[in-house]
Amino acid sequence: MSDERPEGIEEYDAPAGGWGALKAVAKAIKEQQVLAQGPLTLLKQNQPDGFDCPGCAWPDPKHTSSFEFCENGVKAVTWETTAKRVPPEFFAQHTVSELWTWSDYELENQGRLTHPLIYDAKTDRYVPIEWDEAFAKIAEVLNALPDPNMAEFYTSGRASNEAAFLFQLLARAYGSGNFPDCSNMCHEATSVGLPMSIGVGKGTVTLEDFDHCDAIFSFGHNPGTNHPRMMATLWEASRRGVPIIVFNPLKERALERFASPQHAVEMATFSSTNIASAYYQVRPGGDVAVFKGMMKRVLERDEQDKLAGGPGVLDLEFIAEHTSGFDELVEDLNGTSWDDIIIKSGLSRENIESAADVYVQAKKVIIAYGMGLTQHANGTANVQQMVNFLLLRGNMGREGAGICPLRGHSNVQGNRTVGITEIPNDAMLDGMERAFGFRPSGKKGNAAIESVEAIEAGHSKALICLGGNFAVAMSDPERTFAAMRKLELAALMATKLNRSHLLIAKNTIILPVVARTELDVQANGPQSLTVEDSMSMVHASRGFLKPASDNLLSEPAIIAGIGKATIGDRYGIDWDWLIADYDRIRDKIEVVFPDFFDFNKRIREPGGFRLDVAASRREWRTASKKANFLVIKGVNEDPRLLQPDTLTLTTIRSHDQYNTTVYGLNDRYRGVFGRRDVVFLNKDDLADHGLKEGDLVDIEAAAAPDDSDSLPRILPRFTAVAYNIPRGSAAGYYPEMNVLCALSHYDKRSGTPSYKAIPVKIRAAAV
Ligand SMILES: Nc1nc2c(c(=O)[nH]1)N[C@H]1C(S)=C(S)[C@@H](COP(=O)(O)OP(=O)(O)OC[C@H]3O[C@@H](n4cnc5c(=O)[nH]c(N)nc54)[C@H](O)[C@@H]3O)O[C@H]1N2
Ligand SMILES: Nc1nc2c(c(=O)[nH]1)N[C@H]1C(S)=C(S)[C@@H](COP(=O)(O)OP(=O)(O)OC[C@H]3O[C@@H](n4cnc5c(=O)[nH]c(N)nc54)[C@H](O)[C@@H]3O)O[C@H]1N2
Ligand SMILES: [Mo]
Repeated sequence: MSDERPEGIEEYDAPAGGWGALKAVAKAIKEQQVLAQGPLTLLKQNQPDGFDCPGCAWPDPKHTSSFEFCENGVKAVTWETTAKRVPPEFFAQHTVSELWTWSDYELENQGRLTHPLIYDAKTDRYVPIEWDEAFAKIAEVLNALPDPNMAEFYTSGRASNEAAFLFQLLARAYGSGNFPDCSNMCHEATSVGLPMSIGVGKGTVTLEDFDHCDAIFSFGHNPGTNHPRMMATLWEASRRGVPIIVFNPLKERALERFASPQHAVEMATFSSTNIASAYYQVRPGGDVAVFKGMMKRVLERDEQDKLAGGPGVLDLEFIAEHTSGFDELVEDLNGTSWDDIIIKSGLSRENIESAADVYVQAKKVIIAYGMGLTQHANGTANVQQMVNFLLLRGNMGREGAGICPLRGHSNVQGNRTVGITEIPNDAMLDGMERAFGFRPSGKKGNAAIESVEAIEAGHSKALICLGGNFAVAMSDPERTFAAMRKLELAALMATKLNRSHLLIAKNTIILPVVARTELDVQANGPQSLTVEDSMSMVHASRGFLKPASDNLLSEPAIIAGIGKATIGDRYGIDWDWLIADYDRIRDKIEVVFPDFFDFNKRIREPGGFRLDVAASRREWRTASKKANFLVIKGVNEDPRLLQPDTLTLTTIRSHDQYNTTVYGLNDRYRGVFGRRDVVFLNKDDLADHGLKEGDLVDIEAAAAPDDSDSLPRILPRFTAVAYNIPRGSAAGYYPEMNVLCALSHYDKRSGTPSYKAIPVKIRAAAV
């Protein structure tokens, strides 16, 4: 590495959290000009009578705690409560073609949308439209489609249970079963993989389980940035002496050491707490190999223990009573070679064995994981191998043990629970019939990738979005953007302007919404919403700020407006009545989904309630009625990744972003300031390519053997940064890197795009 680092790149030695976090908070508040309302707003975050933090889905201790500090929660809230506005005058000044040249950061940083807008082709501008006219236009296009399955209904996981439930009612009553949603790009591998393994697509642990566990394994997540309130849990566990074993290609600072802003002594003395007891830099995509290696070691330890006269280290009673498929697993592990495991994982046998030894020593183990495991062509296999590993010692369905998928958006889990699914089951269809007197179609609809393909092929013509930035979040903007421009209707509910709004369809309408921090008043008075966190806790959320503009409607009100205009009172649905009081929506949710019994009563209790997770009680709702050991052959995800000149690129979030929302251009813990146009590379890989840090490189996606997509996919002129990352891998920011991920590169079982293992080649940039 040269002494001179590229502009904006430096070492960051401080622990995560601490004073750096407090400074960043002050900056966020100042930049969004929220000082007047700000401090008050922040104090209501995750309070019993306040709103649910839109930042992440990590639970809050009973939602009754005093103000819990979280830098990125503050950023999420200040971004929403900003004093900046994008009124119609803004659009009078800027054409859509001009806005297209702005960065994602610039687009959203203009502030909150204030009026419903429709695109005017003559002037290439957005112009204001009345709500009723907007609803009428949407209804006109939808009702003119020859088949309701030509409409796609996208949900981003920030929507409340009430909005999401109404949205699926709208789609199903209209006749469409297409529900692309952000979860398809996120934890779908969990939602598909876990039910096959343990009969439920959700995590099995509660927050209290972390108080009882005696080892934590962390795979592929970056809580210091993305689930900051989890840091309090890890911090406490570490101080209790619980080993925390991390597998992550990048040395994420918060997983190394963290200074708790709540801890006066740590703050005053500039000290910190070590989080990981062992940190293994697995190669992206190497996790199946790691799990298989660790399981081989557990079997070996079992034999050793028995030879020494001990009882062995497997939980044989649990395996016999509760599981199926153990013999097949053993056979597969015996057939998997250490050589393959070592090559694919990039780790030594000793490393993997010592991690497994910690596992064997611990009586109660939790595995927490995020996108590093799910966003792979073998994402479902990753999830299922993880379950196999836990089942070997009965670490499922008992206190202090289990699986903890870290959900993404603050209510993405709830959205799925209340019916956002393209694969409705009979129980749900029966429920809809009970609640609304009609039986929706049970035909499988489109998930995210399928919906882009359908739009591209001209089979789907309308896209209604409940939040999000679908086109930018999706892989392969070249294909995805082109598809969106072929739509007849794009109707987009949003708080802020983003690039998806600039992909102009024949009719393009922006519907600005009341946000979660704001007061939502309907005919019967102020309303509360509900959300479900990563641990299946459902609780109420109530905003209290004055909405960003008088012309906003709540999401349920907009959905009802579209419903009324499109479907009218078909099936006797009284849309106005439903939204006059959200208790009525909740009563309907309860009729469709009996797990929500006494919904309106239980939601008024402090902290809300937990939805039943059968696997937490060792009840396995699988076909075999057992927890299943599931086998996949081998350890290689993609043969392209083993080619000598090919690097495995993983895409990650910076510390200053929320998905496609870029709050700022710093990524403090990784030592990046004021820019995002970088690619992290191992210094030896750089040298092998005849490159050095600071060089401009072109990144090109490697051709796929079975890939019919058009090529090339090139991201030009990114700055190479020498980084502590395994040989043969690379990392860069999402969504800039999405142009490298082919639409056809995804997990064939769950449909999750392979954002975390994209085969690429790098070379000096063409001049
Ligand atoms: N502030 C903030 N909070 C957020 C979000 C945000 O963007 N900003 N997004 C929300 C959403 S929707 C989600 S889904 C979550 C995302 O939360 P995370 O899952 O933490 O998000 P990523 O940045 O994708 O981080 C993935 C981590 O996996 C590691 N990794 C990459 N590839 C691999 C691999 O192959 N194996 C392993 N073991 N590790 C790997 C990366 O180095 C990184 O540390 O956070 C939610 N919360
Ligand atoms: N390469 C790569 N791609 C990825 C990922 C990755 O790790 N790597 N991660 C994937 C994941 S995990 C996810 S979840 C998706 C995210 O996909 P999305 O959920 O579609 O994207 P977001 O960036 O969260 O959406 C941001 C927009 O939501 C709108 N918004 C914000 N708050 C509200 C609200 O309260 N109501 C409404 N109606 N709108 C609101 C704003 O207009 C904002 O511009 O991206 C996926 N894409
Ligand atoms: Mo996500």
